[in-house]
Amino acid sequence: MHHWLRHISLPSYSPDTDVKSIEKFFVHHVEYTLARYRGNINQMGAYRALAMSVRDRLIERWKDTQLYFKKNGVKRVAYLSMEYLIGRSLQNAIVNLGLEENFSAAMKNLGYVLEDLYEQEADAGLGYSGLGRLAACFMDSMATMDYPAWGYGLRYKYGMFYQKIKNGCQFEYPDYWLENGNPWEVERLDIMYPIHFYGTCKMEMVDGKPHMAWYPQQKILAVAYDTPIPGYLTYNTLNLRLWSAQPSKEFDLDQFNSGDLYSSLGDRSHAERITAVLYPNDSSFEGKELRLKQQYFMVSATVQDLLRRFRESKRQLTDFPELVCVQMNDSHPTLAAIELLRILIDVEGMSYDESYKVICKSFSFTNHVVARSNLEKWSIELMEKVLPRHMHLIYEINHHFLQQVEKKWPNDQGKLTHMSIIEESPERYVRMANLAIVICHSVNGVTEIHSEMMRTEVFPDFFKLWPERFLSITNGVTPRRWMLEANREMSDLITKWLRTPSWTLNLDLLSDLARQSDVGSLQKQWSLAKHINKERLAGYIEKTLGLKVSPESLFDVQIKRVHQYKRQLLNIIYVIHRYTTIKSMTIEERRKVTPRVVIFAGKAAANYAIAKSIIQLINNVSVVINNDKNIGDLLKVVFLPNYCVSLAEIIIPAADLSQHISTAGTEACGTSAMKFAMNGSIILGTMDGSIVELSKEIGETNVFTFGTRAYDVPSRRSAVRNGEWGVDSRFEAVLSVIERGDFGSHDFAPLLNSLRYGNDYYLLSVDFPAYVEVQDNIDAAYKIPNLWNKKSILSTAGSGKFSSDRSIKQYANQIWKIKPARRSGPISVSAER
Ligand code: CR6
Repeated sequence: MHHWLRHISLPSYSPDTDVKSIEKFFVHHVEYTLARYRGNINQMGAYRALAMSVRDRLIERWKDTQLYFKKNGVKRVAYLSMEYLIGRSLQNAIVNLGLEENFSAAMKNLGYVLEDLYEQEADAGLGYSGLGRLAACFMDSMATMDYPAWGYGLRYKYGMFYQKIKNGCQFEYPDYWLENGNPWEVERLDIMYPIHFYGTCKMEMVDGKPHMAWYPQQKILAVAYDTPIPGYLTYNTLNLRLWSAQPSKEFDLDQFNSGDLYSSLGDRSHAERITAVLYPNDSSFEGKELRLKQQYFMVSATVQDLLRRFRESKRQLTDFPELVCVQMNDSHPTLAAIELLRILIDVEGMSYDESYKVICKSFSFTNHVVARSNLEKWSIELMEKVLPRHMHLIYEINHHFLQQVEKKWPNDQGKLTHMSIIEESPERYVRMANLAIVICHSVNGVTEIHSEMMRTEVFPDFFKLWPERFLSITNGVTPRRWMLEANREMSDLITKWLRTPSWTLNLDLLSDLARQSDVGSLQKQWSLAKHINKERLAGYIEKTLGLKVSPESLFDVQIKRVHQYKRQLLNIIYVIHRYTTIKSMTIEERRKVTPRVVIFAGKAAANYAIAKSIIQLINNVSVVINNDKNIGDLLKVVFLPNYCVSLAEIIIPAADLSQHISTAGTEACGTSAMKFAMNGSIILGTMDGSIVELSKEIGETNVFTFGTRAYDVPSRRSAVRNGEWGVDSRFEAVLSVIERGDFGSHDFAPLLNSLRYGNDYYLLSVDFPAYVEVQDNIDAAYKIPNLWNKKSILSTAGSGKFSSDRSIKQYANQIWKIKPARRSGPISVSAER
């Protein structure tokens, strides 16, 4: 840097965050960034000008934080994830800065309503499900707790598809979330790495030693886009670095020299395709070359970036694990370790053994899969074609690994076949999770029950070989977004009754609400807050679907990806049963019915036919029931289209009851239950994933659980398969009314067949009677307001454990071995906390 630059002060620069300064920043961006006159700015323009003003505040903090980490030479974690389901950022940034009041006042002075501007923002939906949302919650917690961390991922141009429902059917549309620009990102044209694909490998002699050389055929550039991640009431601001693909000039020039300008332009857009679109992680993208290229693109750019920063320390590469640890969110980024191994051996000339030690010490792996059949694998044929050198290295790792297995269990062919990184038959695959376990020093599950299943069912042999590698860290969610921002009504109440706002940073404090859960005035205020949230949701339902629902009814919610194992089908079958039961009642009997609004939302993977017909059935049922004058407000069914983070923020605070009813032993965690509990929704669930721990914390008598326990699932499954399980007549009756066409002429036969003839793998028919019974108990409990309110308060009181701050602290202490590094800020910032 030219030293005189240090002395130049910026004309518009002011770190002040008082109302007057905020107004000035805003007007500055209207005039200079948007190039508009002040009087000529619409809501979207105002949102953008506001977002830029907030971004400026973040950038100061972000640069200072990075410099602070660098100066102090702290060990950092790199969090690698193919998905970040961020949602909106404006409110989050303002709240984390502790400036919502000032921003609100400034906007009001200028004639805007801050909340309306929040609504202008498009969701960043760069993820499909819980795994992606988890990564976003973890970024918030890492920033809030001052951990030195970076997030790495991909900047998809199209996020999770936009879902529309027409005649009950799901249609997918591209989600071009960048349409109005993305004020949060900073394009870093100075941070760019070449990524290579394809080609051949040759054994060559270098200094008299054999050396494998890779001659790749394609080169694409990875450009960094950085998004500042503000911590809550701390000056620390982290970086989320997302890579975007760009064609390489060199490569174009070669093509151009061959005389074909237009095919060279074709290749340009081909290169950009790598980061064009997000693949849903649970549909089968097996064999999709583009997805493999995406994964490698992300990890290769990241590893090069980590090495570049490490080199600044001037330390030896064998010290890499002392300054860097890499956490892989599922097995998708596993090639990062192979890429580092390749660079250390092929480029840096380190020995295999030394290089291998480096990667084992730095890398750790979180598994999010339960069923073995869902573990990620890649065809060897494809790997050899796209990444030939990496495939060699995987063979070499496997060779050394199988020698260890052989030593532990001599002559045990079964063990070798099971544990091998390579699956040999029927076709040849690389088993990514096996690879990840072999090369990482730690592997963790995401709830206690999931981790236990990993040890006993998914990877039992690996557990016997390396018991010390297996850990359990229960997922968590950030209370800032999911309580403070999404549910202002309740958050204010909690602060009032706990007499401190610091529960947002120490969620265990919520437990003190339990002591007060019987207090009449708290209960009254609590249910009033819930009511306000229900009115807001009712307004949204009316606006989107033109349907009126009564906030007096019990709001019963199931929102998540639509999947057979999550059993939305069980829910809708019960709804039909409830409907036919009400219809057969006398007027007198109907008076005793608890009116319910059953609310669904969720997307199905585009190629998952059965899940799509579940959506169809829910919608068809809603048309029949909602138009039945005879039923009125006793029962309404709502399917809200295009489930996404910002929709969840409206629905969750308004839920009286939320359903988490996966077949026991199929859901690794299910983080939404934590958000619901925090927001005082009562849990209706099976003893699976997060519900096991939630019910322990909240108290078994305060949640409604039912159904087959995980340990009984195998025997009941075989009973069903062999036709030995007697099916409940009410269940069968529902299937026949669907079959009869009461809910439309759509062909539901495949759906019905998935429940009959011994096919009911997810045990809907088995759990149905218990489900009906627990629903009756829920109706009865809802009729006694102080009982219900108490359960609701206790749900919140018991959810302290499920803050992602707690999860991250465990990762930091048990796996990463890193400490907080807090950059102190101006006094106003530190004092707020
Ligand atoms: N689909 C699990 O299925 C868990 C999240 C986050 C999932 C879900 O139970 O809550 O991860 N798994 O741990 C994968 O994405 C592979 C998910 O979101």
